Amino acid sequence: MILQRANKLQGEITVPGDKSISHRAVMFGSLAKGTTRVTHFLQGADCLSTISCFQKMGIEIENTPEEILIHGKGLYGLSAPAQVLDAGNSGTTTRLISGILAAQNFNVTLTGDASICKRPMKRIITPLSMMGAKITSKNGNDCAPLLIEGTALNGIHYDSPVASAQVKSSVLLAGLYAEGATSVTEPFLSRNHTELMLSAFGATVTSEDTTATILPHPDLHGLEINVPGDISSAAYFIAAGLIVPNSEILIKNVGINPTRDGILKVALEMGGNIEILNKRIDGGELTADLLIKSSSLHGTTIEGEIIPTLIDEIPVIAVMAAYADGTTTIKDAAELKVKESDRIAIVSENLAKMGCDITPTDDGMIIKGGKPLRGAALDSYLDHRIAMSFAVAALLADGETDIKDAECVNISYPTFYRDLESLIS
Ligand code: SPQ
Repeated sequence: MILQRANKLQGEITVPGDKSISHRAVMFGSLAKGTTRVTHFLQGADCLSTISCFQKMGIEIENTPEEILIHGKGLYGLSAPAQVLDAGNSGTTTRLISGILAAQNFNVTLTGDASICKRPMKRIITPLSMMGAKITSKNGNDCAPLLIEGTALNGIHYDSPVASAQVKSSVLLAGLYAEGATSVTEPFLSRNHTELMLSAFGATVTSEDTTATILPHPDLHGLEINVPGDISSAAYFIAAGLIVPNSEILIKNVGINPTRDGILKVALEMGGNIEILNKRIDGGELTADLLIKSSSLHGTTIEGEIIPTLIDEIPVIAVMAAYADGTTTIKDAAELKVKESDRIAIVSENLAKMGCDITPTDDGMIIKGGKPLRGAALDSYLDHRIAMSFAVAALLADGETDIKDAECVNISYPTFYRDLESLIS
């Protein structure tokens, strides 16, 4: 995919539904009794992997362009799949579904693509095993493929060493089936869509500071869910609108849950002109329209408890920082190394190829911004967030930028390039 410099971006856009919320709607809808109707569902490859896993376990799911209908069979309604379950490229599918599978009365092999088979699963195997789960990494490397032998579980309190919504959600989902209450404490609060949505489905979930607790054996009932636009997808247009001169973009219907809105705080802190309009609660999630205008940005420091609220946006924040005056330092983000790619190494490699002064560190990066960047031949390493971040970097670079395997945006944003093109004038 070849991308060129843009003179300005202008117009209105609606980004696809939130990936985290779309996954959870399918999973929890499958475990509820009755039909769950989901609108503005993300039709990305990751969420389609989740649908396919539950279909293989006997759940009827109708997927039309307007809505998803999940005909759930209740907490105990899943049946043994005839084949291996394939989570594709999706860490969310792999880790959340493991918590559910650990408690079934059947055995399953769960696998995924080459990237998934390198991502760490010990982080869920450890707490689920404390609950009594029987999970074996088939290659003995604490990664997928996993053999999960369903069994009875007991509730635990787990002090998670990482702020991870996937770890928290995996343990809470196992807790639906456990004997006694299950709780998870994290070092910083990660995204709380599981807690919010499971409560709406009828589970008893409480949250205090960074601890979430769930009680077992609820009657979950079908729901209507309208998925807000994904702030992680909106992030590319936030960054693009701020860095490309003479731009004005209205991004409609974006989820701004406080556990996800770190990019807004950082962009404002960097001097970004962002208006948050029409704030409302939609389906239990805080939602708003975002008006973005070109701004002259300056560097900042990003560290500590804000990191989990913007972890997936760090690649595009690094691009903003490259075009901002002064130094941006990102710390406490070692988690970036275990995403779809090593996002510290790849962001650093690609920005350096474009002429940026960037130093990768063990838990982040230091970017000395403000120098003009040049187009370059870049590798996405099949990571959707790398491809989209560097499509944004290309908009202000001299010359052409060529992104390898650019179609990997299908994971979370199949219409990304078309939507970007529609704003270029
Ligand atoms: O699902 P996957 O592959 O892990 O996707 C990513 C992404 O960039 O889209 C991470 F690579 O998002 C995660 C996110 O980083 C989605 C997620 C969730 O829905 O619970 C939580 C975050 O991961 P974690 O490990 O911090 O909980």
